[in-house]
Amino acid sequence: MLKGKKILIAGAGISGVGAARLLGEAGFDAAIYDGNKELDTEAIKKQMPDGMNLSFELGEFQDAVADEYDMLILSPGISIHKPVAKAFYDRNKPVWGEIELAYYFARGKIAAITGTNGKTTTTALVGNILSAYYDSVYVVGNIGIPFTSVALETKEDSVIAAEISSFQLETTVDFKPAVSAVLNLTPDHLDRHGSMEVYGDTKLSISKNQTKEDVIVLNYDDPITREMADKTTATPVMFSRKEMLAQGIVLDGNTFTIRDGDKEIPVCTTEEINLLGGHNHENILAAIGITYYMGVPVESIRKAVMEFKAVEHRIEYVDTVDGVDYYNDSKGTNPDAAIKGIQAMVKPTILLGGGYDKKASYDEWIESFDGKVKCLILMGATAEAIGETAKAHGFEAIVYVDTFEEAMNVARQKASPGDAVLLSPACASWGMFKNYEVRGQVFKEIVRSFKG
Ligand code: UMA
Repeated sequence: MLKGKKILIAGAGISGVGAARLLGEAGFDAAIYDGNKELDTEAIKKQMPDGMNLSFELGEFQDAVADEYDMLILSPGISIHKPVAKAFYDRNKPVWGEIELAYYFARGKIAAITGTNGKTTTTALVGNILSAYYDSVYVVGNIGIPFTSVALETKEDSVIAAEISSFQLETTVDFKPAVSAVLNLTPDHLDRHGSMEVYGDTKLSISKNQTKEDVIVLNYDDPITREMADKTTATPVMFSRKEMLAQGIVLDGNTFTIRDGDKEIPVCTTEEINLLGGHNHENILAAIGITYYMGVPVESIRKAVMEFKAVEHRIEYVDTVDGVDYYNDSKGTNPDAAIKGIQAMVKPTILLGGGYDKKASYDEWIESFDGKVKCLILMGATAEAIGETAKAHGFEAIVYVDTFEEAMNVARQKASPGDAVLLSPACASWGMFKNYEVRGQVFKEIVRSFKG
């Protein structure tokens, strides 16, 4: 399929560079397109294997460039509606995402996890459980490690836990996991996908090549993912923390339990785990389902679930300074995720919010404050929209700031001993930071500097 093809990669971030390196290692040349004219091409070339010929197309995309290439590898940050992608679709030339490229070269069995929230925690937990039993395990995808970076290392007996975003699912073709999962679906990335319907269809496409021999794990408590059971070509397995389903993964009292045929298998209890909050019970139910159907014995699942600790940037306790607890929930990049952040707080909270505008609605997030939020500090492109929504709901304790550092200083002034400061912005970091990880790191550095 790829032999003799002239390949253009769009995007020179983690995905694009990973894709280029994989192609180089597999003996192909490639070109990278990036909208950034100032791109440090020499630094990228240095990351390529010896002997690879890597060229660049920079700046605004010129349609005719697509005539010179046979196929496109698209980074997830670039929409399929952008000129570079359209140029290839219009010419009926293949457009693959970085995930599809990795899949083409990879061996082994894949567990692929998507959903609006909980993907990263669930993928990390699935990775830990798989590692407790299998020898060759890889954890890849939206979690920050491109699948392309390990694809050539994988073997027939490898198992891969892949966090897959809706952006990445737009450009899969033959990608076929043994077990897939859609954890939940609430509004996110609507600026990119256009509607909830398109967003939902994109998420369900994680199972588009699966057959009845394969499994899709779905959240019964979420009306949209529950309905996916009727639409999928895979065998659905439901999980629920609210209903005692006859089949599936359930919370029986406080015991995570697998109900498989006439087998009723207790795994562990809510008292035996280290993760906080009801949303994490859902992540655990999903991870149990995914790994059980990936062939991991229950005893290994039990041990790994009990040992697992929270993921960085997700309601992560950082430190206590002057009697104030600081929590980094930089991964709260949409209102629904940020609601989980508020729900996990038990003290009066100074909340840091705002960032990149994904055209979300902030009403439910503001409603979830529930008397817990003492002060809301807003920054970024969405500051005003959030402030307006908050006022419409009768919440007036708002401070607008221009920089992240200012936000931190105001938070410190406003907080009294016994309070908490929570960074859970309900927005992506783009426009202020490279990504939510950098935002979370900066938060933690400033907290450390407060401590002296
Ligand atoms: N670029 C253009 N034109 C555009 C947009 C971007 O040329 O229209 C160029 C930029 O100049 C830059 C490059 O593309 O050089 C960046 O590519 P990218 O945005 O695809 O980012 P990567 O560094 O490749 O990281 C991507 C994911 N980013 C996005 O989906 C936006 C990372 O997910 C992922 O970890 C990584 O691949 C490895 O798979 C981040 C994310 O925010 C964490 N994901 C979203 C989320 O979780 O909500 C989906």
